Amino acid sequence: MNAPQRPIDFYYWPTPNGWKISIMLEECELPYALKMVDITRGQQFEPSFLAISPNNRMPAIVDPDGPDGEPISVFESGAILQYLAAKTGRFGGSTARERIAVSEWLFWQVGGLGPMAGQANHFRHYASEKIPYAIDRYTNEVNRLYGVMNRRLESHEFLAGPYSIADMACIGWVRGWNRAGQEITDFPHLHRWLDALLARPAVAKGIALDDPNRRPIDLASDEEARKILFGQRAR
Ligand SMILES: N[C@@H](CCC(=O)N[C@@H](CS)C(=O)NCC(=O)O)C(=O)O
Repeated sequence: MNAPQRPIDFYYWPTPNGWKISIMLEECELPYALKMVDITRGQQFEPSFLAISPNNRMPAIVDPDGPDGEPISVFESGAILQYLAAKTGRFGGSTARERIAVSEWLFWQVGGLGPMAGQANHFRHYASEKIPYAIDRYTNEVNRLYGVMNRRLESHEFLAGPYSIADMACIGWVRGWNRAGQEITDFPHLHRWLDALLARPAVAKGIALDDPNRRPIDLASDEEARKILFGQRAR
């Protein structure tokens, strides 16, 4: 009989980057211990967290059963998704071609969709000064990227063919289309994909993951959080 799996420590805050991992953990039904990292109060700078995530960003994981049987920590959402796909043999593609398609769309998300949608949100909702050039630049870029996904999804059910970690990586950034200044009905194939993903129980559960006692904050007006999150420089 196999030994029961020991829970993975999951360092998390409810944002599109955190949801990538909560969705994958739920899809794979992997046991995990939730470790909230309150990035609005600076917990991402605590030395114990920096030891596993030197970029002071969540998500991160510590798996007590790494590839060699020893504990391993992993930071960067794309690396965590690849790690969990390799560990479980799920959602990473089942042929060499599929695995290449998964990594293409996964890297496309971490290098493009995520950062561009993040900047669009920042300049549209959080920048104290409304700068039309920055708002237009990032809103247009998200629009272009949604168009790329829409074209791909016209001929593919999911980004890499079968449902994969690449889709999990993108969902948080498409679900927030309104805040990124987009109209989802302009992208019918993307719209179909979004509805299909949101209908998956693991996706719904992953996105809903939170500490029930967490007090909601409004980043547009919470001065303490703004000081911590915006204008960071080398330490
Ligand atoms: N490239 C990183 C980005 C992660 C990221 O930006 N996380 C944000 C929340 S969405 C964070 O932890 N921010 C803390 C901070 O800005 O200090 C990844 O994909 O894991």
